[in-house]
Amino acid sequence: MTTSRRSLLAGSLAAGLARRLPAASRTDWPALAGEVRAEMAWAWDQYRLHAWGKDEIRPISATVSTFPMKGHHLGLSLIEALDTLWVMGLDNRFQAGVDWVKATLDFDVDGEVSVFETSIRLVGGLLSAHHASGDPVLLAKARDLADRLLPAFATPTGMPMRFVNLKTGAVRDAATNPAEVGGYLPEWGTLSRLTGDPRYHDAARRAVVAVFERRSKIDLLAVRIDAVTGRWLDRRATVGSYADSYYEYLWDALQLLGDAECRRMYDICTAAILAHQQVRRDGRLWIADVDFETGAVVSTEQDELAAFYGGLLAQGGAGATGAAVTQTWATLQDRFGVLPEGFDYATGQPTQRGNALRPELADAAFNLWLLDRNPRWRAIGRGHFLAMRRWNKAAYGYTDLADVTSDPKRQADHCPGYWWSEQMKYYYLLFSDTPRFDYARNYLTTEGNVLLGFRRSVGGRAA
Ligand code: IFL
Repeated sequence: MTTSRRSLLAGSLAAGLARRLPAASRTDWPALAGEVRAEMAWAWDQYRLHAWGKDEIRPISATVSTFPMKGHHLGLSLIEALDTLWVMGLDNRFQAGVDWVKATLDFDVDGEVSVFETSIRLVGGLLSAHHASGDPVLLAKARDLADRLLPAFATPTGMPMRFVNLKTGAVRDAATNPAEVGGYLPEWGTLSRLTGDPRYHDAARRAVVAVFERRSKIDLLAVRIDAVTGRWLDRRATVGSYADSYYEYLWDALQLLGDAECRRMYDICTAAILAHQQVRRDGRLWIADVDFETGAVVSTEQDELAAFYGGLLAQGGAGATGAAVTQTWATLQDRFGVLPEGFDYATGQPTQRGNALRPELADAAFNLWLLDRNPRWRAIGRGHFLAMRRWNKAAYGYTDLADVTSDPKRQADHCPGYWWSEQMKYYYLLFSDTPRFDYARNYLTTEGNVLLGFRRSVGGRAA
């Protein structure tokens, strides 16, 4: 393994931060939760001042960007933030966001969106805000949006096309992937349950099965597939980008909807991944990318998005393996402070030096902690939060990083919508023991939206 002077420096800085932290047992967790809450309130107030109702804030320049529709804002960050504000007891801010949705948000726009991103972020965000407040308008908005996404599922295979026009229903791009095909069931199953209309659940489920039925003889899925012909367009099997949420939602369909057949599909896929994709190197456990028909390793590069996978493995019953995978990613956090987007375990070097303000390791730590309450998961979440506050905080909010290996880490100028929904919520839930959340029975989507587990009858602080 070669280690550059630069990465040694980044490593020693991160290790320095870790050394200064007290042991998990001596950490004042409620106080730390208060610090997370204060950062959320501050960032929201910046958003309100500089980007109100816009999709994303650029927190260095105080400008804005659109996503998921080019050139038209749909209030993405505001919607993604709602249930995080609520669970933190930031009730006045939550209500201001809900009021904006009710007064201003309109999906009748002649523009194209990614079906998957719009569903996990906006449909999911509105459903979780509805779960938090009971407000029927939020449910109606979620349903209106899902109705506009539904035309994408009218393909011969049942796998959705990737893009749809919200006004005309015109669809585009059949070259899709397991995550964007099978990433709907929790949100759309919830929508069917709440509205009594089975179309959402049924379309989402048909798509999940369509991918599963095309698995290879060794039960692996590749990363690209054609939604019209059903033919694979690639051979690489991964648990990272473009596949991650597929596996997550097979398990989640059992957890949230009691779907035993999805559990069977989860078990078959997971057994194949564990049989063919585990690689041990220098005492670490990685889930490698392999050829989906032979199981041969095709790359030693790891995608940061795969850092969520240890939490899922543990949820599905493979606790020790899930813990080992998460510990592996935590060693990279110890070394770099903030994970690089890409890392090669064979060379020991980052392959992509940026970090898009990612939540995956905090997500895994939270899921593991829910299962066994081991303080080491809280400690990983604490390291994630403190490094983020140190390196990603800018004048008007939290930003992604262009280079995690430089000193100081070089900031970019973009706060993705998921930041509001994911890590801020994971940290807070991990540290706070809030009575607003049922730690024994809950469900969070791939985007961190809480669809089960809020306790509305329990009071909280308004701010
Ligand atoms: O949108 C987020 C979500 O967690 C997901 N994939 C990547 C994003 C965060 O990195 O499913």
